[in-house]
Amino acid sequence: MSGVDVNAPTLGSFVMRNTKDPELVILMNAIALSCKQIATAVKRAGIAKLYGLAGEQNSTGDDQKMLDVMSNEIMINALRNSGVCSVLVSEEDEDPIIVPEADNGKYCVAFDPLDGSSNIDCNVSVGTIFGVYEKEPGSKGTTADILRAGDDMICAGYCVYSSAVELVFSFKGGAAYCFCLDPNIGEFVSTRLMKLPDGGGKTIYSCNEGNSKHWDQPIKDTIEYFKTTPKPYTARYVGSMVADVHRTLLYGGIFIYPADKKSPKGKLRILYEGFPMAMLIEQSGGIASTGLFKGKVGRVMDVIPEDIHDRCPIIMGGARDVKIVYDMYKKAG
Ligand code: AFP
Ligand code: FBP
Repeated sequence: MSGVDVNAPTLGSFVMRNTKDPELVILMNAIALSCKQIATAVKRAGIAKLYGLAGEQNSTGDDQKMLDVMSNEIMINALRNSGVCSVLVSEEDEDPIIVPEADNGKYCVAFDPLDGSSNIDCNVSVGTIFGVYEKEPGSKGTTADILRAGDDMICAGYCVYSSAVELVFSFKGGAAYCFCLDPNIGEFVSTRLMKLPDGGGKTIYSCNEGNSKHWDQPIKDTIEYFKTTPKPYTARYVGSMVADVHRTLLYGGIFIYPADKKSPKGKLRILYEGFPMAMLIEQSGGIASTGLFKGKVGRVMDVIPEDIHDRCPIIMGGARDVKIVYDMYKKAG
């Protein structure tokens, strides 16, 4: 076939080649299958009358959309039926799902089935985010297996539903790779290495500036710097973390969802937003910081979540730009 790299690995063969672990291949097949089903639902949402609210609120008090509910059911079914999972944490469910012992396996997965749902009804990019842990040795599978630092994750990724469907995935300590869903064969095929551009790439800042009056002074000063430096930065904010981080990984720049006076922990959830994205940013050569949080400026990956839906501030991107935030904190003392 012309224009097709017949040697490009699929997601499944990539995982097998790198780990020789059939259970991880099964897990990633379940996640990939969910992403394909969600992609189809997103694409047909208007036709299938899936726009709009489901009439419920999720674990964090957001209104659930019909597509949120459907995407959640897709992921839970795929992961539970995979036979390799013990604990599932979803943004959409208040409590963790503990898989009965007869059907369980070694993995614990935290996921946001459809992140950016406020963008669904106007057909703007949304995504799925996931982070994977292995059960502690001897554990039957409890919440404690997943309430751990980001550095304990064995792999993480996201899938962005946009003009193309792309799944970005990384093992702990490895590089992040992008797999594009080839609609002709229904497989995620490896297309590119995700690496933040050398030198920081495009000068882009991405944040919800509508919250700026609540920010602390160093964050206000950072954004002011981006806007008033001799070559001012460009503002880009989709409001879907998956899309904003995907652009940051490919073009460079910085994505910020800081703590503020209204929300001292920020808005983004640690287990299924902060950690997976922090892992991918770090493994692509960038920095993922909390900014000033709990008395220090530290890594997102070092945070220990207090509960499964806990939040933390997020400042992530290339070193050139995150270091500007650090400098502003230093200046403020
Ligand atoms: P929803 O899934 O409720 O739309 O939230 C998406 C999200 O958690 C994340 O994807 C965005 O970066 C962030 O919210 C946008 O939040 P603001 O609307 O406060 O800018
Ligand atoms: P490109 O096709 O060159 O990206 O331009 C897009 C565009 O004309 C509009 O789609 C968009 O609203 C605007 O530029 C963004 O402009 P700016 O970069 O100044 O924010």
